[in-house]
Amino acid sequence: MLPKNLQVARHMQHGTSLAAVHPIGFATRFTPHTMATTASASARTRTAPKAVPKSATKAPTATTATTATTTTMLTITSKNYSSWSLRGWLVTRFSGLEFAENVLPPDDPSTRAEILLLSSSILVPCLTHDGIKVWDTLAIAEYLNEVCPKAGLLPADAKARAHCRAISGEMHSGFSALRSSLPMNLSGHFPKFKIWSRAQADIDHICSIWRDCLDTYGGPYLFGKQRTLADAMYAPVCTRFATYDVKLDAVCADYCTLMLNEPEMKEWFSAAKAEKIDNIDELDVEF
Ligand SMILES: N[C@@H](CCC(=O)N[C@@H](CS)C(=O)NCC(=O)O)C(=O)O
Repeated sequence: MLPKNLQVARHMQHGTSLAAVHPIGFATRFTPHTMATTASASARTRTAPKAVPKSATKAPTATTATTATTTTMLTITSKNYSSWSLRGWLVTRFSGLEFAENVLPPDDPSTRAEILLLSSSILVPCLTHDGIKVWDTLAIAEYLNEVCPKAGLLPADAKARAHCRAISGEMHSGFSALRSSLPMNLSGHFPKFKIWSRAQADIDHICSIWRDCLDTYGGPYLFGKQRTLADAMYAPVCTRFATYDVKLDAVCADYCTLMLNEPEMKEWFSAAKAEKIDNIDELDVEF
């Protein structure tokens, strides 16, 4: 059960006002926040908690507030740092399902206790819908595809659908060098960042996946005119390419620019900017 005083924001398919949008991209970026502490990095390790004392299970603080009347809830964590939260949130938005958002502060001990109630992996995102709990981004996407078949989260054509699942799976389980050495950090900008050769190999492979998709399905999204799971899976890569000024060919740069300017992405950036969280210079885990 989620705490009674949980504050949530409800989302409709076409989102909220973009008036306060903070753009990120190859032309405009976040103003970096003041660098503060690195102490919270160790709190992000994935070791399972031994036991969370009852005293530590205080209610989490969510970042936005309206009513909690909806039966659909997506639990996520930092919008600035959590790439999996972004993927899960985007795919839920793409599904068109109305949902409440439960943003847990990553450094609060009660966060783990609450996530454990929702997700046996103790990881977010996790979705609850009509009493059904589902966690892990790909499982959430497959579930949403069943619940909202008309949303087109997966392409209609069987061959394209298999392709979409394959490249989404690659993002889910691969590219560890890129994910660990260029962590998502929307408030950061590191123009002369030295890219490790293995991370560069991941970047090159991602770019070849994108070029192949854009060429095969005609763009502007990876599987044609409609956004799919694959675009949600690679969206945090677009933000990383902007944060670390990764050099891209024109086709891939255009795809990044398109994704970074999607209304949902701008909405996310705006919320990330407003987030009150200690900045971390160096992340010791992929987050
Ligand atoms: N395979 C998972 C990965 C989820 C994941 O790593 N989530 C991170 C946030 S980006 C998390 O919950 N970290 C919590 C922690 O490490 O304590 C998925 O696809 O959802």
